[in-house]
Amino acid sequence: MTPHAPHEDFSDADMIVTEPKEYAAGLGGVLHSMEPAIKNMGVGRTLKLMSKINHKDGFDCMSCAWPDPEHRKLAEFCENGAKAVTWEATPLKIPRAFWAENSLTSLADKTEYWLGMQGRITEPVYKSADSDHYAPIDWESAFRIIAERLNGLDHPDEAAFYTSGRASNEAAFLYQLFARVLGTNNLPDCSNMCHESTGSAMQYSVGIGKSTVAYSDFLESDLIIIMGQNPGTNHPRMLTALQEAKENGAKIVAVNPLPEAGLIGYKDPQKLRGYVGKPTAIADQYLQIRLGGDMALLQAISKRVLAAEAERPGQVLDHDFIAQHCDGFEAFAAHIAEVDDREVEQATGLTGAQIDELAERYMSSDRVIIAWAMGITQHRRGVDTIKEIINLLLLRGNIGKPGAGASPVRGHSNVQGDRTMGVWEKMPDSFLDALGTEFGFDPPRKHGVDAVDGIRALNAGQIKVWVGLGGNLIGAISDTNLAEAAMRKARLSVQFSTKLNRSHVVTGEEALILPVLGRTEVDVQRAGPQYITVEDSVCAVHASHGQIPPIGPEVRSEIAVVAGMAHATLGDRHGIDWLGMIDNYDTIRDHISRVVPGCENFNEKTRQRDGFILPNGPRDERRFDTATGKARITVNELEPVACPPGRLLLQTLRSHDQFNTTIYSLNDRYRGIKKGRSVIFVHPDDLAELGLDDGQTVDIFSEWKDEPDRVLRGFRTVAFPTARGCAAAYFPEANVLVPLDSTALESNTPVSKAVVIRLEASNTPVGVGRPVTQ
Ligand SMILES: Nc1nc2c(c(=O)[nH]1)N[C@H]1C(S)=C(S)[C@@H](COP(=O)(O)OP(=O)(O)OC[C@H]3O[C@@H](n4cnc5c(=O)[nH]c(N)nc54)[C@H](O)[C@@H]3O)O[C@H]1N2
Ligand SMILES: Nc1nc2c(c(=O)[nH]1)N[C@H]1C(S)=C(S)[C@@H](COP(=O)(O)OP(=O)(O)OC[C@H]3O[C@@H](n4cnc5c(=O)[nH]c(N)nc54)[C@H](O)[C@@H]3O)O[C@H]1N2
Ligand SMILES: [Mo]
Repeated sequence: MTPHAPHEDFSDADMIVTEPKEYAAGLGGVLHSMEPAIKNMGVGRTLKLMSKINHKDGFDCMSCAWPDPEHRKLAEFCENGAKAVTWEATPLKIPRAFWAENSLTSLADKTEYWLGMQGRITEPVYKSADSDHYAPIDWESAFRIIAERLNGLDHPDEAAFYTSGRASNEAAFLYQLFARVLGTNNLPDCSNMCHESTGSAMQYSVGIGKSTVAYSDFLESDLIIIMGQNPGTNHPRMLTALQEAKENGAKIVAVNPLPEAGLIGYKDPQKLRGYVGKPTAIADQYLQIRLGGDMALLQAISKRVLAAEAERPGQVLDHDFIAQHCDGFEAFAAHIAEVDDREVEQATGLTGAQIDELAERYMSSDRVIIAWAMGITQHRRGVDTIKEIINLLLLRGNIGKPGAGASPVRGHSNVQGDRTMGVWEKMPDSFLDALGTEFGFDPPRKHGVDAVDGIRALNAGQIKVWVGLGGNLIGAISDTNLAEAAMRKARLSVQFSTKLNRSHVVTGEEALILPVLGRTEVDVQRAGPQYITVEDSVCAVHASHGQIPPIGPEVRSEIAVVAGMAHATLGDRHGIDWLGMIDNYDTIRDHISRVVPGCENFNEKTRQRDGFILPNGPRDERRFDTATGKARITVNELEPVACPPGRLLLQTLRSHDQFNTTIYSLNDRYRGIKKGRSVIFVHPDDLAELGLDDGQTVDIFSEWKDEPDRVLRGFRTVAFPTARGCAAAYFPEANVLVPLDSTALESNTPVSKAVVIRLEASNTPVGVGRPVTQ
């Protein structure tokens, strides 16, 4: 990363492939983060920011939603947090001339990497319907354009308001209020592509779509099973908690098709031993499962638990818990007895002995946590797989006691808070009632569109104005070509952003980019410096205070932009004083106190040193607010992912140097890749069976019923010790391979993991700029 010369685009011709690593972080991790930070921001800015990440009077790290420990360390950040901060807090700005020099047509040829490297956006820009360029525009004119287009719609449902999970609670609350006063529940968000399956499953089974553990539970656990998550890259501070858990006697099991460095070993960079000593081994058992095999694995473990209970009646199950708190046990037991061991072995690629070992570990542990992320949620049967996680936990009362519970580990740093604040296309009536009472209006009740349905509605011409509070929907969602064509049909697209991405260059007829402050920046309003609040993965809510001066005088806070847009569009409809809320965010927090359950006295509670923890029925009192008032043990039919001969299952995942669609560098250190992203990881025996070599250039085809194959050309094969029959490539590049209609049952989350593919030798050179698609 060089701050001075905007980056040239890359070619993967210089790619270097070496052996993957067997442990994460350590001194290497610190150096890897500090070097670009100091180079980009200078020593002073780097030290100021790094000493304030996740501190009481500092700012909340925007890199993930992993919680802060009760006793925060001097340096409470990780390598990838440092990268996120550096990316945002770079002093590099997009110069005014950029907009005249670069047409949208030319920008559409650039990669996400190049776009993000151009620097911070510092003034609002507008593209008119008849121009191929953005040009600077003043804020009032920008708001007027939005207001005219929104007020000119035949129905408010012709607009949609997308949110990415970095928005603060306060900005999110105002944003959903605006959409609902306007008259629509069209509030899709990044969660639709992320933990939606978790929300659907847990809401059904235990009555809340959130983690049932607190941070301290990790330190008190006997067994932590980590399924479908790569904490070494995506939640590095979790490794510190895992190491401490191990010191306290916990065992750790990783369930993952890839041998992920952070799950194998860890050197804590915060400790002297982490600089010089040997890595701590993390996983006591590592199950390299076949993609999509988790539901079969979970059922197979439950079967063993029930069999052991039959042998030792009264000694294995938590009968009191099941009798008092659960329903559905009998039907479940009957169903699980039928689980076919051969089918399980095929679906998981694991041996009976490996599954026996994990089942033994589960039964001999009193306090068990199961943690998971995208390797579980982004599957066609993701929701049912999570219901099976809950089933297994319930059998031995592992919910609502110390050291135990269900722990979905969230992605974006405030994705959970945004939901709590009402960013959801189907908020319950109780929330809408409270919102309507507080602001004196009747909120719309018809459910809105989620991300996938939003793209469908754009494509059908039903949605005409698309507003994005952060994020990069076009880059992040499946079926890139369709999504882009759909967005181009909008009349107006609006992005609130810090930096450029694909969603700024693939736009509606008219487009606006509104530059906003990031978390690192001081936010001064009429009443003085303001703080915002966020909620982490374990429902802890706390304040975040910006530290460095704003990147430019024209950049506004997200709250000010939402309120400005709302004021211009709605005036004083229902007497809501939008502009007044900008002056002092306490006003917004007072409204939140009266509308959002668990947020009473929000101002007071978020001013406490460590904030506060939201109430959680299952965790706090084994209260399950489900349709039956009990935790529901469910029956789920196994339906393994079919993979025809000569095909592989592909997962699309993150490299070590990216944040979703933001590419920090072209390296993936732990997996041994340097200077390139056009790679596909395949087991060496599968390569041999397919008649392919390591290092060969291939085209990746995905096959679908009733439509032509999709293809991504010019990828280098990398022989890699993943599970047999499986492959991996990076998103967002691989999104073209997944049709919009390929979504998880119930949650409608794009199926980004376990895509059936075939590989063919290719003549296309590897990675010349954007991947070539058909
Ligand atoms: N540095 C950094 N941090 C991030 C992000 C980032 O991009 N960069 N993104 C943030 C966001 S929004 C999110 S949601 C999280 C994502 O965090 P993760 O869920 O860790 O992200 P992925 O890279 O998708 O990794 C999926 C993991 O699941 C495994 N996996 C895939 N399929 C299966 C399967 O079928 N079964 C099992 N058992 N395992 C499987 C993969 O091998 C991989 O280890 O991270 C957040 N934090
Ligand atoms: N194939 C495949 N696709 C996936 C996934 C996958 O694993 N595989 N993962 C999915 C997941 S888990 C998620 S969460 C989505 C992510 O979807 P999004 O959340 O929509 O995408 P991001 O790449 O996180 O958004 C990055 C952009 O946010 C803007 N930004 C950064 N900071 C701020 C800020 O403080 N304020 C504002 N207003 N803007 C800011 C910048 O312009 C940056 O370019 O992608 C999904 N897509
Ligand atoms: Mo996510």
